[in-house]
Amino acid sequence: MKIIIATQNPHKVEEINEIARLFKIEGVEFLPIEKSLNFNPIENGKTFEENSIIKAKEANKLTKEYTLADDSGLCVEALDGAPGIHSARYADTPQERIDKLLSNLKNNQNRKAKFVCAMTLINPKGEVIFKTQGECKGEIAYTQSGTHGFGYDPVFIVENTNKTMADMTEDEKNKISHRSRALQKVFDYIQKEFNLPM
Ligand code: ITT
Repeated sequence: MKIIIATQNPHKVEEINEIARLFKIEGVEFLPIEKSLNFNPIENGKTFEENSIIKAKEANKLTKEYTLADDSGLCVEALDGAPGIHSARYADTPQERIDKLLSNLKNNQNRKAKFVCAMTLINPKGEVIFKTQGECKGEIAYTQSGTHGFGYDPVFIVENTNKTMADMTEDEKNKISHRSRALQKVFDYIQKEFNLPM
């Protein structure tokens, strides 16, 4: 089956395809949404889940295919959950977003944080058929480290490791990430529902 990934973020498309390879998912093809369709959803939901539904529905309107959306972000305890659903818009560039986060946290000893990923799958008729969330816990580093991944990866130290997500290889990140945890539940649903090979 073919599933369109409802995102403008190429890193998400890459990771979703890598995770599918890592978990040897067969019978599902994850494709980016075509640029010419001008996918530009208005993400005005109040939660990750609401925004993932908005994106999946908008992609379905344009394609009439199965669509999967990922709305994700970083929630920092000492900042009352910020940047949260505003993670992509916290500042203008990825580096400015990291700088703003570190400067807002200053030397706060409470560095607890989590990445959250909400996923919504919509059928060609435009109905929500599955939604789920995945989380990955960790802490915000005092300085950035690593070159892999994207977004806030260089300042997110994964729980029970001494590595930031950007220090991890692709496979290491994709085994434990919020995106991978949400996607595994999507895979389980698809395999059962559509009788795909396990
Ligand atoms: P789409 O809305 O088009 O999917 P986006 O990047 O704007 O793309 P979101 O609104 O879901 O997506 O915002 C997600 C932001 O959260 C993303 O831009 C990063 O700043 C951050 N983020 C999410 N997952 C991440 C990850 O695995 N590693 C690092 N940062 C991540």
